[in-house]
Amino acid sequence: MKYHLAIDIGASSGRHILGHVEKGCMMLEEIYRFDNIQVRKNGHDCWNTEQLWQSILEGLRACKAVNKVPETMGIDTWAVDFVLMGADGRPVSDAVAYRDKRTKGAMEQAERGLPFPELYARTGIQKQVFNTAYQLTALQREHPEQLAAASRLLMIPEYFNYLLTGNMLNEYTNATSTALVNAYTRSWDDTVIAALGLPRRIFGPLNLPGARVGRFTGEVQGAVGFDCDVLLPATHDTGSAFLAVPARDENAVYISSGTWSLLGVENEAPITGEASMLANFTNEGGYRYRYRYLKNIMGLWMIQSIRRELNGVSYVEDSKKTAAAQRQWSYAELEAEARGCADFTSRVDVNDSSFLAPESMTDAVKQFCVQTGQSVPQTVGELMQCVYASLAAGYAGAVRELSALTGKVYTSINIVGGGSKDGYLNELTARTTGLPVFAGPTEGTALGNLMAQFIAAGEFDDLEAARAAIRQSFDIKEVTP
Ligand code: LFR
Repeated sequence: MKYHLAIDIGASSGRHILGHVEKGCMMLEEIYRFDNIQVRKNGHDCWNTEQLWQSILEGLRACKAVNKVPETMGIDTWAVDFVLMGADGRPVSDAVAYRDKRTKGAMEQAERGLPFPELYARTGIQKQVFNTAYQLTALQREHPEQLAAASRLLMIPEYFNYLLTGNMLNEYTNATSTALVNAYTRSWDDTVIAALGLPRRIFGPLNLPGARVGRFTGEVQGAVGFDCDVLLPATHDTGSAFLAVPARDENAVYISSGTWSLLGVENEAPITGEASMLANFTNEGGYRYRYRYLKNIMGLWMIQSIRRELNGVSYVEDSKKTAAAQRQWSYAELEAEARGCADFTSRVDVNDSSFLAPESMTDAVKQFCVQTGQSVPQTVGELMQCVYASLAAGYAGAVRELSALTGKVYTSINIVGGGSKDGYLNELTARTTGLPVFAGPTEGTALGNLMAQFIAAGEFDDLEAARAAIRQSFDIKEVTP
């Protein structure tokens, strides 16, 4: 049996998923799962890269322990975040997390170098305060010495690939999330980089998914007990997730549902006109140079945050220690509470910036209701119903915008990723959009990561063949409006 391994790391947890192909079906097995908890470092919320690295190694050892050593492996993570590397091959910056407050004011500062309409017309990337372009602008203000000392910028998956193999490779799909890649030439945009005053030397050549990074270093081989080819999948998790969508036809809208809900379609050419800019749709680079034309919707982050608050835990270690609450809420219980308050009518705009990284999500939702003159949720059920229904309303609004921008009528919605397990959200989505929802596979990002490896290994001829195998390999639930 030939195994391939996806290491898929999201904002709250990571997993090692082994995959193989048997009689044309894709089979997945979760080998290892770990938490991703941020740390407070030098005044910022940072990814705990050391902890993540140890977890990556631990999961590789777990493959060896069950005697299922992969022939190839690939890493995908969230996008936009990076580590700057010095000439000696060591990091010269922390891996600051994208919700950290360092980007406050950075958009305005970047705007002085390059007005947003020009940036959008060139890159097609939505305006988000956390884009790498703005994080680098913020870094330049706070730590110019780090940029001066940097010889390379590695996105998070690329940093771990470097630790695994000793090779530094930049990958195209994740690079586009920086807002520094030209949507038409599909390479780093020197004009944008110069206008923002960034050093061109830190951006290496772009490699496409399927490319080989290298084999494990001797040290890694010693630590995990085997050697393996490291490949590039679409290293941006959403790029991987979109590969794994079993759309029934051309008129399907895709949602990758996790910490974020990424709602959109795949196009052959970027759309960078004014209407698209004003609606803040993005054109992220995808597998085979398709463009993911989508909108970021706040997603399960709101539900995850409320649950953490109720349970007295934080997503950043050692921030204000809240006492763990006596009662621990499960997602299923929160969903049931929401269903019990189905007639609660207050709604929030889920894309309001107050929900990006609030001190308390519960307070932020209540505050929004106060400011908009709506009844303020008083119980857990009312709070959850407000968030659930608001997310579904956000989806419906985005589908309408998408239709207007592409001139197409959409007739179904495919939801992949962990969030596709949320039955209530699926029901509300079907009802609010009036479209049938096809939910699954739940392992969207890891599956897409594996599909790029399966294709590279010749298990499938091309993406069409791999996509065609999804329906027979996984259980897809249909939810009618
Ligand atoms: C989803 C995701 C989104 C990106 C956000 C920040 O995990 O990768 O696509 O906009 O995280 O990187």
